[in-house]
Amino acid sequence: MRRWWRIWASALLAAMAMHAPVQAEDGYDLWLRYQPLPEAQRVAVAPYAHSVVAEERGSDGTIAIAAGEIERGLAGLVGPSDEAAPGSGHVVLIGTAAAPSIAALDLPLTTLGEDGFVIRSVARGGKHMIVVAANRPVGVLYGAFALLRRLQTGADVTAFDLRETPRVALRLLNHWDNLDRTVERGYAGQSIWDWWKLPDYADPRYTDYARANASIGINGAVLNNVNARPDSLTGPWIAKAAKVADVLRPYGIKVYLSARWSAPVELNETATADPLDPAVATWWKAKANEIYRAIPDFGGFLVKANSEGQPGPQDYKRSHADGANMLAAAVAPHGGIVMWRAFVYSQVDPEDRAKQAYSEFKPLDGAFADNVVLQVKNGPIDFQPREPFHPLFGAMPKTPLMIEFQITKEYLGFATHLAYLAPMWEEALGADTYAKGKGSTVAKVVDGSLERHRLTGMAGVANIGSDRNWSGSTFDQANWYAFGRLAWDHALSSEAIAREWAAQTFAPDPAVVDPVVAMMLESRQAVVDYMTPLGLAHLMATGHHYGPGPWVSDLARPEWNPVYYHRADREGIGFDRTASGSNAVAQYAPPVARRFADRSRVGDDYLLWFHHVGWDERMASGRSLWAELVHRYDRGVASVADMQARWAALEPRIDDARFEQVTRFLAIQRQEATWWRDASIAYFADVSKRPLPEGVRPPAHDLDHYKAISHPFAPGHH
Ligand code: GCV
Repeated sequence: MRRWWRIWASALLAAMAMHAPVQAEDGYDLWLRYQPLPEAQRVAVAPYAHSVVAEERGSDGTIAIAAGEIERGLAGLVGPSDEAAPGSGHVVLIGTAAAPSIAALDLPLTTLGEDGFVIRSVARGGKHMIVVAANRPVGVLYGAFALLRRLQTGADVTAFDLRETPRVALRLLNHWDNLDRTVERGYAGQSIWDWWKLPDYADPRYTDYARANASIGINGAVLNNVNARPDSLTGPWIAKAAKVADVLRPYGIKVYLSARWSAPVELNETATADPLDPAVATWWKAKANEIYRAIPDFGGFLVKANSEGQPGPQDYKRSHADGANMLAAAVAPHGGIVMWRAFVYSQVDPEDRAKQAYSEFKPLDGAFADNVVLQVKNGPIDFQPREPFHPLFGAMPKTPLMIEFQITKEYLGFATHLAYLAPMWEEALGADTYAKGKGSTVAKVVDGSLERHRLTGMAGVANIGSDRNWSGSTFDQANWYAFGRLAWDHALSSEAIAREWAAQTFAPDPAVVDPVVAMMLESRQAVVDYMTPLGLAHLMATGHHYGPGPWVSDLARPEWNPVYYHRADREGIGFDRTASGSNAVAQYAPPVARRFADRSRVGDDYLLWFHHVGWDERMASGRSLWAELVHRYDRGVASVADMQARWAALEPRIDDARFEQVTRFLAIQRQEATWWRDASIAYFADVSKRPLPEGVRPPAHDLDHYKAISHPFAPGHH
């Protein structure tokens, strides 16, 4: 019945759209769908739809894109209608102060910086104007997208008085894309970069990619994997990157490259990669010059050095600062930067892995060149479903620190599990480092306001691939969106971002937005509960990190084994990081260290991250730790069931294709959450020798069954 109704409705809509073919909703349009607004608002917006004035349109490509976007957006939001008669005295006026009509309005542009914009409703001389103005064309483009976003989320066209500037300067995607188009930790198909056909052919998708990124304020892309190959620095590959840069440039997006430390040696052009060897410095200078000849606005290098087998300056007994500064000198004359990753741990260092980055980098505070920024993951281990904030935040006042989030869900169920990540990022950004007393949040370290740093940024490991829906699933698009929005303004709440996204991606209807947002907001905690509750971490199966493997104990390096992280035995579970254990707590400022070290104040979320707790100890809930752990696993599975129920009720309001896919993916998530729960309970029951709490469903199989499961071809692992 429903299907017949839909066919009829589709036919009607097609007729209304003047015989345009009906498009299936395959997710390609992301949050830029520009569907007709609710009637009252549609009528208010319609008069503006045919009169976008952009005096710089002919002279500036970015302004032309902004004007075109507003026209395209308004046409969609208004739909076919009569109200939009040209000359009705309603105008959208956009531009920089170089445009005479903008200059005449005398708007307060001086404090907007390079990327900010104003949007104003102005009634003057019988005209009703919506004005979008900025200092640079890219600001106008950001303003154009902000205008369209606001219109889709209920803004009053006559009352715009908006001023926005981004909180950090570098808002970057990091692609872990390999040159053969595989993507490390990628779950959305192949790499979007079709290197083989570049530079002669640039897929039109690159333009759509640029547009989507500009719509959320992203202004840089590191094109290749941090586990880099030297080839990407050779002439042919520079030409390919230059072609991509040409496409991204009008959208305000700069290209960056990951650099392999040993590239000059591997390319047989130097005898060593010692950063203090003049021949090495000369090679990098020449390489930088070559890149800048091809890409005049090249952003700079991202470097993973002396980490997980990657080469680095320590191979020559030089420090990370020696390495970073040598590269920084090569790009400095061109205005480039070096983003040096702090994600390091060593196979020969027996120290708690969570402590190693701090131990290595903290002593280097103040030793880095001005155009170096350290890129630090949000937590001290590796993008787990929940980690405390990284202790380097607040600990290196003389060094700019950008934060690295992982948008792709390596440890949170790949593309099929619904996990909206903004609450996790909000948690990290809102954490108080106490570096300069109360209120010294990670966000203030990252946006430079705590120590007045100018070089500020956020990086997100991209979840974008060749899949038609870009990110592998509809809800994973929300993570790309949320990353951009938070990088633009970390004060936005994860709920507000979810609301914007849901309204644009599905419909601006509370009957859709409310349940979708409720699902999104419960989703990340659900994953924490069924995978790594109560501060547990890194219990995923080996290598690909798909599914549970808490029993794994036979890998070469201790910190690759889940048993290293949970330390469960007959008596209890958890990693003692207090003074009686690894004392990782001491890497935090004293008030934070005291709280984390105090069993009664640390809270359930980080309990087993910092403490080894007896199975029978009482929790705040009144349950024993063992009973609480089991309760959390059950709660996680129950949350997925809850999301399924909410989604099922949305069937009449969501298009068929996306509805069906989300339904199927939630079913997979339910099945896998149950697998996680059962396997984990079977294992920990075996280790603890505790019986299941009363009334709890026993795992469907015995432990050996779960241990025998293997997935040799899981995606994202190469
Ligand atoms: C790019 C984790 C991932 C690796 C990744 C690494 C990193 O260890 O599993 O695939 O490598 O982080 O961030 O460098």
